[in-house]
Amino acid sequence: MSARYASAKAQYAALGLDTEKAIEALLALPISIHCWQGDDVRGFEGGGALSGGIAATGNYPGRARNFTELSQDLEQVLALVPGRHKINLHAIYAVTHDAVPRDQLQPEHFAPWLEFAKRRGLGLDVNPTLFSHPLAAQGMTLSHPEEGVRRFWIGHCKAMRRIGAHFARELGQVCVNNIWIPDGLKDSPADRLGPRARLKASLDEILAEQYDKALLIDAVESKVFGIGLESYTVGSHEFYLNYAAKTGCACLLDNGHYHPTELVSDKISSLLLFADVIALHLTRGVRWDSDHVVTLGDELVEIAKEIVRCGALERVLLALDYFDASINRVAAWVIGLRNVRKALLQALLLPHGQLRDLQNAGDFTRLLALQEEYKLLPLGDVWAELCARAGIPAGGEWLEQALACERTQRA
Ligand code: RNT
Ligand code: ZN
Repeated sequence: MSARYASAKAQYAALGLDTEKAIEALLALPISIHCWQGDDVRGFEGGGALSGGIAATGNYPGRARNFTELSQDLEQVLALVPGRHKINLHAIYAVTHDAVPRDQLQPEHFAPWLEFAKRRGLGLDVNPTLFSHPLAAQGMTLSHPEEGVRRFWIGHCKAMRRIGAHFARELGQVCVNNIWIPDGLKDSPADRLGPRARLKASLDEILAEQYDKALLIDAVESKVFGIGLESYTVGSHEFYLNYAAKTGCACLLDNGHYHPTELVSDKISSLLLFADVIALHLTRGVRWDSDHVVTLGDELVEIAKEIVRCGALERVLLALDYFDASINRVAAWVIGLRNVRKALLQALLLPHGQLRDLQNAGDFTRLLALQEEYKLLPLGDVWAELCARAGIPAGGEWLEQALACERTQRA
């Protein structure tokens, strides 16, 4: 134990906080690593450009082009981040010789991922990919007016649920299947109800097959708008909030998917009062849903505090979701992952009971003053200690490791 950690431990103990317990709770919590940061959301299908109202910008060299490269990069990431992890896969990361239509995907098409997860003690999460595809080109998928198009996407979503459940059985841990669709319109709609009614019917069909919730948790992700789809979003927050409440699937809140002054940290408690579990996509919007790398800012810490204060570490499923192609991609992953862990550590090391009592007693002066004072508690010393114990570089050394093998030979 370092002298600095011993001193920090004592300072926290004086506030009634046990740093050992905080470290243990922190490291037990799984964080799902979005595989799509490694290749700018291109996937392995070899098809066209990213579509669906989202965009990865930048041209830093080294984008992973296949399973071997992406898994190598993930190995590098895993060596630089402490704690338990899952890998979050999109359907377009299937490893196949020939093109397999997305509605025909089977567990065997993800065999290398399953083997990777087993070898590294990771969980797996899945996402049907309802974008970057000719049948999504019109900006409609599960809500498309044509039955044939809807059938294809319904089939695809069902296939991914089967694959997710297979992963869960093989790995002995739950799989989150998150459905996000880009469906929307660039300009003023003539019919808002129709597409939403079709989306509802499509989801009902997809989710009709029952899976044990210990294996598969289905989540639905809303958003406000997409690029080129600015005027109408079929899968809005209200739509999915109600859909989840009625059907028991989970709401997934992506903190880039709300109006800029609307905060996910404020939504968590409301949802937890009515749902068993919720899921989060942690990202950073700069002016819009720009999917910048997650930094250790106020909102990330506030989200972490809400999870801890609600006693909901096991009920809030955490995943990252951003894609920055302008910096080293391994570093982008590591920065975000370490920041999420740091925010949670900060949240775990606050005397929430004392602060709640001050709020309830109406002592708002002390409440504000102490909240500000606690921002300078010696969190970094606890972080350094837990990294050292896990054999993970604590400070900037991780960066040199990440940058030591720039993938410049990749075209
Ligand atoms: C898009 C959503 C969605 C995607 C990933 C790739 O706005 O956030 O979660 O980013 O599925
Ligand atoms: Zn998201």
